[in-house]
Amino acid sequence: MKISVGLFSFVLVAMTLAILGCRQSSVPPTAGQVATAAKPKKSYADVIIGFAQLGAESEWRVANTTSIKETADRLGIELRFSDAQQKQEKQIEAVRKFIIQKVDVIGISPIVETGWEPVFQEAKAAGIPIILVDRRAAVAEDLYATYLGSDFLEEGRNAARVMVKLVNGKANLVELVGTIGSAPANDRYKGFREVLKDYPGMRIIDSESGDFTHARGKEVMAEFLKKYGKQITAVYAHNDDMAIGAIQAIEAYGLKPGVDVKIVSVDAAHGAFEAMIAGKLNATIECNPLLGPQFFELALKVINHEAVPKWVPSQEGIFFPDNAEKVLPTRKY
Ligand code: GYE
Repeated sequence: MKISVGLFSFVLVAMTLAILGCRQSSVPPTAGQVATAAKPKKSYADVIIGFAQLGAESEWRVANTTSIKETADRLGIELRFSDAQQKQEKQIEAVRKFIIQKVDVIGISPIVETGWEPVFQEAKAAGIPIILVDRRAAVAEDLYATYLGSDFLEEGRNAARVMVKLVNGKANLVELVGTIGSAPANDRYKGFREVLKDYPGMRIIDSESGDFTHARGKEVMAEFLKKYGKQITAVYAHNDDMAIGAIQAIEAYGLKPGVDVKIVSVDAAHGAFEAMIAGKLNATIECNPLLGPQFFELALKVINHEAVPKWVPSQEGIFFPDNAEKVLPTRKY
């Protein structure tokens, strides 16, 4: 009796388990079950991110680097940072090092647009996504995950629109171009001309690179003044640092910057606000360097295979001397 009851219960339990087993394998899993089965999402604490910065050539760049480093610290991200001192070979070397170190994502501000194909291919082959930050690279779209940065063409157009108004459509302009071959220099050059072509009174009498630095901006402006003297009535500088260098050269030449020579530049960094308050700069077109928070947010999405747009543009404005004093304390760079 005892034995047969035991046997009966054993058979019953076995049958129940078999039915349950059958059921489980034939019923599709619920959403909850799928989520627990899928790989857990990574968080900031789990990732290593490499950032190949191009240099420290301007106030803009220094603010950009600070934003990246401070955001990494705040989020608890392990950041590997490298500064290429404005040399493409060094930037390429940095990317290769990050590949060897097997970082999860590589962020890079490419110094110039061309020459990136081979090293980006190497990153792709290693399964490491590239995020372009601030500057674009001329490569196929499958070689980078996303581009986070400004609309440099529109900045060039805005600089021209502002300049036309300042000089009532009539000027002999000189242009201080950024780093030759860089995305911002290429587009700020193009955008400016797109608008100026409708104003025959706006003549660009010379255009040369000041490499986005204060020192070169000053030197090139001094050369322009030596060549053209008082013929120059306006300066378009691709960044504030070069404009501030030009202001010094104009003063040394004995002219009044902002008055005898109208000046428009790009970035809207602190130095530009100070120059506007002093009446020496007529306008600055904003270009936002505080890209750290958006960069790391995008990086984590890319690591977790979430969809991201191919271009994330920054929101930007234009600033003039009339409210520069009021605005300056609110500026973060
Ligand atoms: O305008 C300039 C810097 O790439 C947008 O680089 C950036 C530019 C910025 O040196 O000041």
